[in-house]
Amino acid sequence: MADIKSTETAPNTIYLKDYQPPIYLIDHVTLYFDLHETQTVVTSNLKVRLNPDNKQTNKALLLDGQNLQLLSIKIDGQELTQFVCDEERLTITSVPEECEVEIKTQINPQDNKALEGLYLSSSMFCTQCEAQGFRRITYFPDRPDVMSRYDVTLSGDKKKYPVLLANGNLVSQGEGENGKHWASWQDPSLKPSYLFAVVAGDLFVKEDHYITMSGRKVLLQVFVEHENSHKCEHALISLKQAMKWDEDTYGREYDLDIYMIVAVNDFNMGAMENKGLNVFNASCVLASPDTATDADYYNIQSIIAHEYFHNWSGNRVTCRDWFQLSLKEGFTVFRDQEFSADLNSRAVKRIDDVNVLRTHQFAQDAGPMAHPIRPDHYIEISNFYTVTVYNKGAEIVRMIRSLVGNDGFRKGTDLYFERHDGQAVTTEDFVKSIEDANNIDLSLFQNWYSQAGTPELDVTTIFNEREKKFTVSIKQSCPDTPGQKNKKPFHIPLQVGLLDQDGSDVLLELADDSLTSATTQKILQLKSEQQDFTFLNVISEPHLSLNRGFTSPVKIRQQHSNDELAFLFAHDSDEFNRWDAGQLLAINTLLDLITKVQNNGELAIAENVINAYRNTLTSRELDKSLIASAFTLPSESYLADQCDVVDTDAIHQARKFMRLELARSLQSEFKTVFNNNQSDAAYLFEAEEMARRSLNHVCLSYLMCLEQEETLNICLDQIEAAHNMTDVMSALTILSHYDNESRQRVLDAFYKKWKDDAQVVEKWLSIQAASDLPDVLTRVKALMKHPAFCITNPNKVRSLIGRFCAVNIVHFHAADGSGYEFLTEQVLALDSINPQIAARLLQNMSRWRRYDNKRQGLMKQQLERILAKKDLSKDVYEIASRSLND
Ligand code: B3K
Ligand code: ZN
Repeated sequence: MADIKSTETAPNTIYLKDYQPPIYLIDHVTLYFDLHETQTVVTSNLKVRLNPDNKQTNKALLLDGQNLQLLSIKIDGQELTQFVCDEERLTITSVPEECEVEIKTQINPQDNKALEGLYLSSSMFCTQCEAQGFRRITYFPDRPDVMSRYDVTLSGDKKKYPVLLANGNLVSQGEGENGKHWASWQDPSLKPSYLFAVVAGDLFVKEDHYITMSGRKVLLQVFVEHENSHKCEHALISLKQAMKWDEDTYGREYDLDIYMIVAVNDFNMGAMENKGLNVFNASCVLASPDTATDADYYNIQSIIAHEYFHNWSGNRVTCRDWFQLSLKEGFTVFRDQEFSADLNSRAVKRIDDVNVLRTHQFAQDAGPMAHPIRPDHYIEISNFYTVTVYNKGAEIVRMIRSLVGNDGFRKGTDLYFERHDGQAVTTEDFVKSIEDANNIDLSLFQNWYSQAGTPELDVTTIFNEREKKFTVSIKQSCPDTPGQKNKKPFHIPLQVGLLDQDGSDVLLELADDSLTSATTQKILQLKSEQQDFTFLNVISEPHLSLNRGFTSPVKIRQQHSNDELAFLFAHDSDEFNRWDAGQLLAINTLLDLITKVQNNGELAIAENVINAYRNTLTSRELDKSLIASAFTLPSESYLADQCDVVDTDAIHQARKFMRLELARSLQSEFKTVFNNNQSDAAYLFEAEEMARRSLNHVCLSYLMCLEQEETLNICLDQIEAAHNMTDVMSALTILSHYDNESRQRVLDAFYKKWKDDAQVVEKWLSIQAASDLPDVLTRVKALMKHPAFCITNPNKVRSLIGRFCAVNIVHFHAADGSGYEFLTEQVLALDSINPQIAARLLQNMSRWRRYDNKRQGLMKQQLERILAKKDLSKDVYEIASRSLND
């Protein structure tokens, strides 16, 4: 048993069941910021009113506050002396039912390295208030069910901070004394404190406009540092695409006259949807062909859209409490996924999203941090901005849409937005709107919100030739997760198709479903532990294509021969399932190779597997991007999840062998495809071009396994001559795994060329962190001393340390424990700087029980070392203690 803190010193756990409505509401907030790097004074004026919905008898005004220096409090103009103030809260008893409270606090933005509340990034002021950052600015009931109108005035040095921004509309501005100026902003919308934002800095602005569906003109502004003035175009295009898509798809129009996006260098995550004033990690805004890759362009497009979509799903209809986070995040991720699918290749988007889900979310579901998409307890809410709440949350919304169909879903969301506009609501409210609009009962479906874990389906089939019946039997189960045993069945929609012996789709006739017309696809609804589905009039034994498009986030166990998989890989009309059959074929092959590596057996790959890949590579009908996806073998982390005891070395060797064998056998095909796909055309962010580039990357990376000089020269030429960052990065990444004399020279030259571009430097760090060289950890440590690295900048930490621990699993899990010790040192150092980032890093060690005894012991020791640290943050405490206690 680990040295877990005693209950008196362990941080509090917050439970969903304890939710109480706020005692006081704040209708109106007036804020005055006297901006100063180390001594910003915030004067806050609150119009306070007793909440009729709170039935508690003890009516105290509870104001959250953290790291604040309290200067004064007045109630209705009178100085207050009777109050209790501790590290977390200011409590005022005997408050009139309605009154005005004025509070003055002082804060130090420059020392704020946790990057929550008001802080300095480079030389600009910015804020991050979700989830609980507003309490680091002033005392306030910092919870999403307190929604207020805000008037904000910023005053600061005019030279250093010529641009002063806040949510809403600029209403007045003017000159002050001592070189200062000021600006007043008014936000007409009701909002929770987590959507509050201010920015002050010396910024370039790129403007555009958008005419909404009702004909209103909205000013669009992207604010960046002056040297990035040429990198805003893509963000603005993406924003306009998102605005149009939300009007067309959901009938949602933007409500304010101005929409601002600000790019900052120091940011804990991707971006933040503050009302009318989004703050973005610079890496999720800035793009130019010579500095950003296809993946960057794609990512920027989807994040810009995601934050924009929050204006309805999150801002106008917000969360009652933080347990409801998936209400806005799951729904908004679903919305951004569909936006990207509509604008780019739908199949590739689905493959990418399912890869994220299977690799990261399924792993979370199977580990100590497993939680339902609506968690029921937490210590630190920042730890729950997870792939479960976001990505599994999106899958839950997707299943709802599958159950009610596109039109039914639109009716449901229309009702939801109309019914709850301006309210703070729960996930039940969302489901209720869909039910009411469609007149259906989704009560069993609610288990997806409250139960953690990935359901597992055991599938068997029987073909009765005489009766021409094909029966699919499905049994569902779900493993126990921490605190949850014996799960109830889930309501699982599964899109299904049958293929005949030629690979063509069969018309489906489902027993008990005689009313609906025959189609080639149907949605089966699994509602109990065991169910049979029988198809009638099936002439010959068909091939089953189940869970098409990954309708439900489940694991399917079904006996498949390699020939069966190869058949589906070649013929399935559902592009996702076609790709998935290829992945299953690869997994079967790799699992077999892993066992052989462990037993010193002879490694070989069956001819039918090679042939299946050859047919894919030379296919004339398949989209290039799908061919590229098919050749991207399951990642080492995903393979690790398929093993009972993870053996990172065997996984690494097996995967390398399979790539080498494919390269050897398909050498000439790879060369032909590569040569046929070369192009000199100028960079275009466009589906076909991206597909071409990604297929070329795949070909080159396989060819490089053969370590031929010819391929090395192609890589070097590509780095030298390519006029877009996608092709440069593609070749540089490939090269980074090989220890030849050009490697360091090329990396040095790259750095020299790009050292002033933060985003490119981040790429340079991450390439090196993921490299396959044996002494990679020594190199990572050396890079931490390089001027390019900075421990207080989350992007640099993620690119170097995060990437090493999460992606380079063979080196992170080195048998001597050096990777674990390294991670621990970084977590301990970061815990005092930026606990959110520290906690995120630590998650790389949370599934320690999956490894061999020696590694388990080494990781456990490091987790205990972390828990023993004095004044450990709640963030890191929660991850370390849950990891040890599970
Ligand atoms: N809502 C923010 C995430 C805030 C994370 C706070 N720790 C970005 C997003 O999901 O849109
Ligand atoms: Zn979001």
